[in-house]
Amino acid sequence: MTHHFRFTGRSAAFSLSLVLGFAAAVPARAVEEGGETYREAFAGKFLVGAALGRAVIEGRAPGVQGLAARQFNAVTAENDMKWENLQPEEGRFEFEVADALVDFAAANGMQVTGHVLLWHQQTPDWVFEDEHGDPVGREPLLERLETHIRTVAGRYRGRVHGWDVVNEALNEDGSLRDSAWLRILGPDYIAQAFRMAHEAAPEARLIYNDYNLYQPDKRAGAVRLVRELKAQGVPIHAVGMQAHYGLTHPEDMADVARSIEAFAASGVDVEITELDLAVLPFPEGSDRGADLDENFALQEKLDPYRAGLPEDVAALQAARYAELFGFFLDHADKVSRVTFWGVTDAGSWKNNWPMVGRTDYPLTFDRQGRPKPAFHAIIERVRAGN
Ligand code: 9MR
Repeated sequence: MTHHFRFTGRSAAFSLSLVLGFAAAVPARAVEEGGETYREAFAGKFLVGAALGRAVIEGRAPGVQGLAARQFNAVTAENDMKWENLQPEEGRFEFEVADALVDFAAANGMQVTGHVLLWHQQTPDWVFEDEHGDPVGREPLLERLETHIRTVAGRYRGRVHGWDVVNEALNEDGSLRDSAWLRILGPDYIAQAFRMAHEAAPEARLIYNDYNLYQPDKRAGAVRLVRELKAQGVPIHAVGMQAHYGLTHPEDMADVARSIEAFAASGVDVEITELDLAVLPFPEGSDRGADLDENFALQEKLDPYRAGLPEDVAALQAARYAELFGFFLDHADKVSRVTFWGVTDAGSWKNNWPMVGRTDYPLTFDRQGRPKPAFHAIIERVRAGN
């Protein structure tokens, strides 16, 4: 195999670190094997992005910022644009880390997706309580939502290109999830949030985001939701399919393509917003989606690859990733972005969900930032054409 070494700023930093003697702190290769990058390989098809955790945004994950900037042309804050981080107390907004992400993206020519304006998780209790700790009324809650969305989406107008406006509002059967938002505001809360976001950032793409949307019942629920919103003239531009998948689910991978088609037919684009492909088994009773309330005790037999990812498992994962990208490429007229939920296996949330302390390998760069067989399989798939 030929290795094309390009002399990028990153290589210069690498040589400098050798001179200064802290090369060990830079585990990622100077340039990925063969010089291949997602951003170049998928140019003209769709954006390819990654979620960045706080350690990456703050430059505390050696080599990962450089790797992300070379490989991706879209970013999402993994946690730092959630309500609990942006407005932990009423009226006290903290934008430092979110600002750093937006600056990093601008410096590297990346599009930003804001995640997330309204969610039932990671929202501080004060949002739903009055001064006595009782449930707040409809009007004050709408006001709080409006203030939050206006302040956050307004601040990043023109710099955050799309927003996950509402996240995970559906149950697995496609009905609306019981949440404080639904209980206090009624089913209209989704339309309200989209209207507020559009008002604050009229150019931004507005996304409804959820997990397990490949499942037929949940797909049908999302289609109903999109159609209702559009019938009311609510500005919604895309459905975000999170895509937290594994080696055995989706059982029928074609369900992913069916969902892409169903959402496109209801008049919106599709963005793959949180892609990863776990190799570890799921415990009995897990819905295998991304329900953060699931938490199982650590079992050693469900953590089989502590010493490393076996080649045959890496190959299986690569084949599934290639199959998925095949669907995305077949639907490139409907899919505008594919974002991985993290950059390297070391930083993935899957190491701690639905069980804390496992060693999973769900992404396409390994713990040292080196491309895995999955990376090569995906690049091969796009190079092979449609
Ligand atoms: O990856 C995120 C993890 O670091 C956080 O602890 C968790 C709670 O805020 O959220 C994870 O990201 C979730 C995303 O915000 C929404 N979809 C499911 C993702 C994985 O749980």
